[in-house]
Amino acid sequence: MIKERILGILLKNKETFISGEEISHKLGVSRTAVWKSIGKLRDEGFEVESVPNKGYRLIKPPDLLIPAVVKNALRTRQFGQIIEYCHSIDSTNTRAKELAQEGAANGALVIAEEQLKGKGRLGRSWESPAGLGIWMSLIARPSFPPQYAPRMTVLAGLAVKEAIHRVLGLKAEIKWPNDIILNARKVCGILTEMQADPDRIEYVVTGIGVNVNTPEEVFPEELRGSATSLIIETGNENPDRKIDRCRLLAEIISVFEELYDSWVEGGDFSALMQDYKESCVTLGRQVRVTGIDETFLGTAVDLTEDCRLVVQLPDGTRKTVYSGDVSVRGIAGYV
Ligand code: BTX
Repeated sequence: MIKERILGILLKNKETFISGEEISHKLGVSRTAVWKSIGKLRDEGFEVESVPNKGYRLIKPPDLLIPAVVKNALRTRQFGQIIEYCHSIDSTNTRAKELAQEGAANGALVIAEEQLKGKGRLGRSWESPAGLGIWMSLIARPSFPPQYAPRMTVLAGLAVKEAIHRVLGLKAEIKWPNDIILNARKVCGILTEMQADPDRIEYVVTGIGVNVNTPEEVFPEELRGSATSLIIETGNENPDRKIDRCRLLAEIISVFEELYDSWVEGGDFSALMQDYKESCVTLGRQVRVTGIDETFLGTAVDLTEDCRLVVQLPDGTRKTVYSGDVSVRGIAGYV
């Protein structure tokens, strides 16, 4: 479509003007067609400046996760190069699994402005209000064996933590296995789901939910003590100075691909695991583990190669926890 191609040109020339004539020449369309498409972009919320004898310049895209804007900020070969964008959806993980079943390529990404039935782990739900967060799911078709699938959660956690640091300068921590924490409250959750045979993964969907511009009062009351957003943590809740969600999203996916490649192509996960352990608030703390048939208290002491948590009980014995619900004393509302 002409409009998307013009948007691509405006995004590439963000600081400088480009004349209608040059755009029409580049795309092989009439100047009237260019002018009409600029009008459509403006109707969609793009602020485009036009100055006689100079041309057009993009001032600001709308506060939406528009694929062309995300792609312009990506530094990836595969992840995020195909994007399905939805305004409202039940769950991006559910949609990504459907697409994967239909044969979607490695790296395809589903993004939504709002989820009506955002999913957490163990049948829990994830609050995903419209236009305030990043709700996305990445499809991967890795060649590593199924027991390594939890490593995708590790990679996603490290990617979110690093992207938050690069874009906002905030130092987040990771609560094993799948939460990103700022000031002891949850700012992001990760849900990894897989379809596999015993020895081969068909696909892995890694769902990432980040509370970005969510004001305190939008969280349901029961979550206010345990949930936070990036805008709250930057101390800037001015509605005119929102965090750029496209930039953060692109950074998360770009770092994710860097880490994924360093492991899958380099073959070594130990350095990444070490980074994860250093960022992990769970280790060294008292934890309460709520499993299917037992609940116990102990101290989290280590993580295994396949990302299980090792918990030491008061009598000195150790238990390895694979999934289940682990509350960490002092984090996300557990006192
Ligand atoms: P979890 O099971 O570890 O956490 C879910 C719990 O977190 C909920 O029971 C609730 O207490 C709390 N919670 C719910 N919503 C929020 C929120 N917005 N911020 C902070 N705390 C919250 C975590 O599961 C995994 C979440 C993954 C979400 C992504 S979004 C894109 C993708 N699609 C999808 O349906 N899920 C993933």
